[in-house]
Amino acid sequence: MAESSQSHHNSSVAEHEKFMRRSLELAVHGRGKTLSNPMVGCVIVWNNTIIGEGFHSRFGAPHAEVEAIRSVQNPKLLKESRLYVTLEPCSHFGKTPPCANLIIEKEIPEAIIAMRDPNPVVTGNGIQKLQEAGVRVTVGILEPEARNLNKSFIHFHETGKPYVVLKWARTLDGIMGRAKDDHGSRQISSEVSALFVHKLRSELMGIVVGSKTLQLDNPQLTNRLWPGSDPVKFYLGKSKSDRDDVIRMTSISELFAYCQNKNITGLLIEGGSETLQSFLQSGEWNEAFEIEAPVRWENGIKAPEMKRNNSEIFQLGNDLIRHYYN
Ligand code: AOF
Ligand code: ZN
Repeated sequence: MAESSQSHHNSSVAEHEKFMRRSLELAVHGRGKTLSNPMVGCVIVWNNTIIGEGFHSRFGAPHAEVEAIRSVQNPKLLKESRLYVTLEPCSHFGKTPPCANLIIEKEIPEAIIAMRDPNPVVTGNGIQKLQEAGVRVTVGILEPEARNLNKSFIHFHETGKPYVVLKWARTLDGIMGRAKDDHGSRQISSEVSALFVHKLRSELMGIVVGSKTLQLDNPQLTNRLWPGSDPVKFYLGKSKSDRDDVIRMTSISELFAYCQNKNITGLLIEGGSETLQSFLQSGEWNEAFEIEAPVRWENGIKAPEMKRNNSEIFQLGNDLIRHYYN
């Protein structure tokens, strides 16, 4: 149930959910573009009708509330409107002035918020600021959906660690790579799966491979098949590389400390086998995608064996993808 600071509001939870759902949809338009910021959507409702919509479109751009308020044709109506937003309005002077101040300034009497901002510079302060100015505040409408939208952002601020997603491809017989002296094709998964992987790369700020993979495959590690900016590239290992676009990290803890320092909220770990095993064994992972292609290689480097049940399977092209949560 949603908690409300006052009990006399006359909108039902179902109505709140309808407008919050639209706000969540708007937020999705920022996917892959807002990092290290969250995706946020906002609608302004007057007389049960949406009169303004906005979302945070990219890192450094105006916040969702600013866009939604700006889009209202008749600003006089703001004084009689409700504002729905998927994240607590900010209270800090960042790249933009605080959204809470703008709401107060425009005399919007009611704000419905899906979840508190986990960012320590904001958390609770935005809500408090609104309440102190007499804005009626409701928190917790579609909170699970809102949390699901910004998993890395939330995990990063709640734990101080990046959200870690593992990904590898395997053959039917459990092989993930060729031996060093085997010059056969290295590509296991299909072109369609490559699109999926590039989408993942656009949604996580950093990408990690092992030093052997970097040397043997010389991967580009970009998301050229999907919109959004390229991830920050890392490799794990002690050996040197002549690639100056890939940052060397000697351990997971060094990598995590770097991420915390640079606001890198999520990492995609793409292998090879030793790198994936080190994350699996340390337990320092959140999700995994195992792409299985309908081919047999008979010998080569063995793929990690997952010792738990997948949450779902889906197909892409000829491949089957298993999705795991830690
Ligand atoms: C909001 N609405 O649409 C977003 C918020 O550097 P800045 O000024 O862009 O601030 C970034 C922080 O503001 C971000 O880490 C998160 O706490 C919050 N994001 N807040 O009121 C928005 N994107
Ligand atoms: Zn803001």
